[in-house]
Amino acid sequence: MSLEETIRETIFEWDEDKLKEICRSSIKKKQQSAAELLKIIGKVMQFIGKQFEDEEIFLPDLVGSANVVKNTIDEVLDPLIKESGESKETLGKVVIGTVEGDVHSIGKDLVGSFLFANGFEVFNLGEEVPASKFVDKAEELGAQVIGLSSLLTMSMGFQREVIKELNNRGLRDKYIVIIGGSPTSMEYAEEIGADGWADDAIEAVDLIKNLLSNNKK
Ligand code: B12
Repeated sequence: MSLEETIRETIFEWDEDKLKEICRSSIKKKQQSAAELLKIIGKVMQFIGKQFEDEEIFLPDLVGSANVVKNTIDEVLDPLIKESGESKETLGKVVIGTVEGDVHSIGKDLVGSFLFANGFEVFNLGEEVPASKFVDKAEELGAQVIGLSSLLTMSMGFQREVIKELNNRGLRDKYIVIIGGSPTSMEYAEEIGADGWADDAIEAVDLIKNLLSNNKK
């Protein structure tokens, strides 16, 4: 069985202890880096999401799997990335969160973890974050980038609200604003006046690096 298959089975079985152990031991044995494990876990969650959409599994299955993944990222992978010194240089400060009205955390957490693993300082504001909080935090921390996640058609309008809030405070030019999440698109990013959009966590890293190196802000 490949590592990805073992991880998939473990997430399906909601075996949080086993998933944590797999992650700890593969990093310890230097078989995989924390960033590589995050990539595999992201793929598995996308697969599980597809199964849910195809009605092959049900809501409780999904919530169970999502919780196992969230706890493993929070309690094992993020701390191990920090400990192992995978991230040494600081390329910039990113404030990231899921917008108001939306509880989906996994995609945003993966983006945050990938950014961290690639040398950014990441401040994860959590879920259901009001527009004013994104702006307050970015100001308080001296961030360069604000990342907005939305998984719901119902909540994507709140990404626009954050940009409005920046405009209202005369701060729009100070920040690079990027958006993501399945109902969003490059066209939507342009429509609401964001600086960029990425389809997944890996693209998000390149996107921010490019935007920063173009010295847009
Ligand atoms: C897991 C899940 C849940 C879990 C969330 C648990 C958690 N802690 O996150 C639970 C069960 C709680 C949940 C609840 C609901 N959900 Co839900 N959920 C999903 C599911 C199956 C997977 C989402 C996920 O984690 N994907 C895996 C991650 C890795 O992928 P991702 O989120 O897309 O993120 C990647 C990219 O989008 C991108 N990205 C994400 N954020 C950002 C941010 C930035 C800045 C950038 C650059 C990139 C980026 O990079 C990520 C990593 O590669 C999706 C279906 C799907 N296939 O997406 C439905 C889905 C998103 N949910 C849906 C719905 C409707 C709901 C509910 C309203 C259901 C209900 N009736 O109660 C509630 C929402 C309540 C609320 N107020 O938010 C719909 C949304 C439809 C729509 N377009 O509006 C979907 C699409 C399912 C469906 N087909 O109906 N859900």
